[in-house]
Parts: sequence; C-alpha cells; structure tokens
Amino acid sequence: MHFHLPLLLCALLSIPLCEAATPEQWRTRSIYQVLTDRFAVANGSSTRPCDTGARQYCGGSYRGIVEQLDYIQGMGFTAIWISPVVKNIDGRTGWGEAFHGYWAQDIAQLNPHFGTAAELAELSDALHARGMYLMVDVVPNHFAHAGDVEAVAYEGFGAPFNKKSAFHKHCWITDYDDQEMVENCWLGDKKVALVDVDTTLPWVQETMNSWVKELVETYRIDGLRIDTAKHMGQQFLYSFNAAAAVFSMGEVYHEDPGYTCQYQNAVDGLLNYPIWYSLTSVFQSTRGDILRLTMMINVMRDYCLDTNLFGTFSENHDQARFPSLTSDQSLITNALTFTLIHDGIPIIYAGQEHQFSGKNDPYNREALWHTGFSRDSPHYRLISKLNAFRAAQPYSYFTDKARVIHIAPPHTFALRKGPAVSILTNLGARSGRKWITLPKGRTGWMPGSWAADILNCYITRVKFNGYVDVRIDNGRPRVLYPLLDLHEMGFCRDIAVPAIGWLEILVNWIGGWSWWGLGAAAVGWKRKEL
Ligand code: ABC
Ligand code: CA
Repeated sequence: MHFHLPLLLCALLSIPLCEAATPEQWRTRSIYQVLTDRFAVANGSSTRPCDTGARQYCGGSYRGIVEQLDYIQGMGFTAIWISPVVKNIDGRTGWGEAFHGYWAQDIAQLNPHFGTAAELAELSDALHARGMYLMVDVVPNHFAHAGDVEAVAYEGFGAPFNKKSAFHKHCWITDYDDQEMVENCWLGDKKVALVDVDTTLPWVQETMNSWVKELVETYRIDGLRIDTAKHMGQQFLYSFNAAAAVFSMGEVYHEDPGYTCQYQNAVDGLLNYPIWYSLTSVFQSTRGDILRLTMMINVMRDYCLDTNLFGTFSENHDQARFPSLTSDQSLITNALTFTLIHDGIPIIYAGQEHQFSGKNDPYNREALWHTGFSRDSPHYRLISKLNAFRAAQPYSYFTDKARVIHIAPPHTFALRKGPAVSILTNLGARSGRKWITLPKGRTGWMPGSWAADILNCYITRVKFNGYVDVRIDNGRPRVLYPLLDLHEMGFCRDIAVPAIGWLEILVNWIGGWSWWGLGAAAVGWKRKEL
C-alpha cells in the first residue's frame, strides 16, 4: 500500500502524489484524450504503419505514452484520459479488433496489448511526478461478444460475470426515447454484441463498486470517464462513483440538456454533449446561426447543476474530426478556442493539435506518432498558450460561470468568464476586417484601461463611456484580458501600456473625483435648501 496523505492536506497543498482527486481539484485541470493504441509506440517509432480502416491494434502502449509526456505537457495539459484498461475479447470481429478497449472480456485482467500492470503503474507514477492526473475510461455497462447473440459464451467472461444471470436478456436498443430500453437492452449489433450487464442486481453493484475501488487504488487513478452512462440506472452510477471516490465524468451522448444534465445528480461530471452539438453546428459553416450556441450556453448555465464540472470538447473518437467538416482555418480555430475558454474542464482529443481530419469511426482514430510528435503547428502553439493562460487564473475563474455579454447576430458573440472576454465568430477566414463594439460596462473593465488579446497581444482601450471597440481580423477569435493583469501573469510583456492610457486613467481618476465632488456639493446644497 502506498502512503495516504489526509485528503484535506492534499487538497490544501494540492500535492500531486495524493490520489482520490476531488471534483474541486479537477476544475482547474485540462485533459488530453488519447486512445492508448493510437498515441505512441514504445521506443519512439514515428513510421510504424497504422491503417485506421483496418480497425486493428497498431501498437500504441503505456510505455509509449510515458516516453511522450513532454509532448503532452508541452501543450499545458495537466491530465490525460486513456482507453479502458481491462482485457478485451481477442481476435478479429466484423468490426475489427478491440484496439479501442471497449469490448470487455475479463475486467479482473488488463489488456496485454497496451502493456503490463507494472507499465500502467509506471505511467501513473510518471504523470504524478509531473503533477499530472490520470483519468481511465471504465465500461461497467457491458461485456462484448463477437457473432450471433444466441451463442454468447457467458462462461467465457471473467468471474463472477461468467454466467448468463449477470446480464439482461437480449433485446436490441431500437428506440433511444425509451429509457427502459436504453438501460436494459443491448448496444452493438450482430457483428459485435455488447452484452448488457444487469446493473440493477445488488451483487453486480457490489462487485463493480469493489472492482473500481481496487482499480483506482492499485494504479492511483485520479479520475474516471464512465462509458455509456445513460445506459445504466442513475442509482447504479451514483453508488459506483461514490465507491470509486474519485472525480468521474459520465458519457451521456445526447443533445438535450434537459436529458443530459439530470445525470449530474448521479455523477460528478459529464461530457458536455449539448454544447458540442451547438458549437459543431455553429462553427462548421459561415451560415451557422450563432444564437444556437449562445442559447445553449444560457440554458445550461441556468438549468444544469454545475457546467464547470463538465468536460468541454469539440472532438472525440466517436465523432467526425472537426476539420473534416470545414477547412476554413478561422472556423476551426474558433471551435478549438471556444473549447479551451468556455466553462468546464477542456478535453482535447489527440490529433486536434495537428488538425487531423478523419471522418467518422474508424477514420477519426489516426495514429498520432505519424506526426513525429512535432510541436511546430499553429494549433499546438494555440493550445499551449490557452492552457498556460487558464493555468494562470485564480481559483475563482473556475467557479465563475461564463455569460454571453453581447451578440452581433448572426456571426459573432462575446463571452465573459472572470476578467476575460472572448469574442467568437463564424465570419470565416475570408471576412476581412470587421469591428464589434462591446456595450457600456459589460466587460467589467475600468474606463480608460487597456485590454489585450492573449493570442497575439492586439490591444484595445476601454473608452470613457465604457464601450470597447474590438477589431476582428478575418474571423479570428479574440481572448481579451486586462493588459496590466496579463503583464503580471507574464503575457504580452512587450506591449507597454500606451502613455495615453496612463494620462486617461489619471484624467478619469480626477474626473471621477470631480464628479464625486460636484455630486457631494449638490447633495450638500440640496440638504441646506431643505
Ligand atoms: C462499432 C463500429 C462502428 C459501428 C458500431 C455499431 O460498432 O466501429 O463503426 O457503427 C466502441 C467502439 C466503436 C464500436 C462500438 C460498438 O464500441 O469505439 O468503434 O462501434 O462495437 C461509447 C464510446 C464508444 C464505444 C462504446 C461502446 C460506447 O464512446 O467509443 O464504441 O463501449 C451509443 C452510446 C454511446 C456509445 C456509442 C458508440 O453508442 O449511447 O455511449 N459511445 C444515437 C444515440 C447514442 C448512441 C448512438 C450510436 O446513436 O443517441 O446514444 O451512442 O449508437 C446523431 C444523433 C444521436 C445519435 C447519432 C447516431 O446521430 O443526434 O442521438 O446517437 O445525429
Ligand atoms: Ca445497460
């Protein structure tokens, strides 16, 4: 057993060695999602072939990830999410091999393709040595069977799931509006059936709870991504999350916040699919209506328990890569920037930093090593800067809920979170020079002060009347922040506050007092008169 520091001490000192990371500790984190099989091969190969269409193991491993942690940390990520670690069904199926890790055969064993127990522990230790967290994908909902559902070899599953009574009777999920069916019937199809665990049985709950607790403790796991969360009862999820005693983020693949957000009663956090639908729709085309995203931001802010514990993403391994939907660099940059500056824990799916453009599964599971782990790409730099900016914020930034402070339909809106004001737009890369004026006082910035865009240190001044004119160049996003505060954080230091600024602040200061003075005199005079 390893050393347990009291959780409070851990939280106060946020010692990376502590495990059982709480939701509060996860708020400030930024997650890099990797498919273990597709990120890095041990001994740094960058040429090993990997044909995504073949749907087979390509050789990525825990050891490979350990060797490339500099590449991940270079983008400022403070956590990684890896594939499910358990032993999967072997061999080729109608949907290829289990390279993604979602087809359990025995949860008491590890998937040997990804590495040994010692190598998984080594990955955990290497992350903690860097102050980073390990999030593991877990799949308590089902096991997998290749072939005819009448021939499921239940006894082939790892004990104690080696019996038919541990599973729901077979029925396919055919109606996603029938919640009973969604929870009690099977996912998958005739090629690969996802044999649905009966998570309503008390012994199953106890077994899964002790299994996940043991897994977390053995490998000092800091967080979980819970697969197919909407396919299990909320009572199971609640108990499972409590047993794991680490921050858990449920995958509820659904557009409606009314459906999705209720799961936060059972699980600490959720993947933010409602926002994903809106941002994908709005930023994939200059014809998108920005109101679809601003509405969703407002609805989730007011309706959902805590969007700052959601995982905010623009890509994942189940959806077409964003650059497969549009090649407009400004649109792509807005989607990526929004992911990193909105509420929630940002999740960047490996390959976004190189604008991978694979379409749907399996073409969106490209081998990252083919890039040679190059850091010389615009989006590697953008992600690094936005993660560094995020890491420099006070804790209050991570509990503040972003609000839309201005909309210029149909293309542009301004989002305020803490002292930051971001301007997102689907004007597109050929839209030339546009101006947007942020209305009086909505930024929270001092009249006369300066704000800078952390992406390129463009500066603008808050006018006396509280309005701020911002230039938008060819549809690029802006992440604006008070210039003096940025200087303190180490950003845009080569941009001095223009002399006019100080003068105006002085004039404004005096002006403020004189208004004050006039006001006081007036009141004084009034009182005398009375
Ligand atoms: C394999 C093949 C696929 C093939 C599929 C039937 O079988 O690779 O090409 O289409 C893993 C692998 C997949 C594999 C599956 C099944 O297993 O990664 O490659 O697909 O063998 C999680 C994981 C996912 C993983 C699994 C299984 C679950 O993220 O990577 O898949 O452990 C449902 C679940 C969701 C699950 C997803 C794959 O299936 O809810 O948790 N993801 C509707 C429903 C969704 C449903 C989806 C697909 O259908 O609302 O809940 O997801 O069945 C949109 C609508 C959506 C609609 C989609 C299809 O269209 O707005 O509502 O989603 O427009
Ligand atoms: Ca189920």
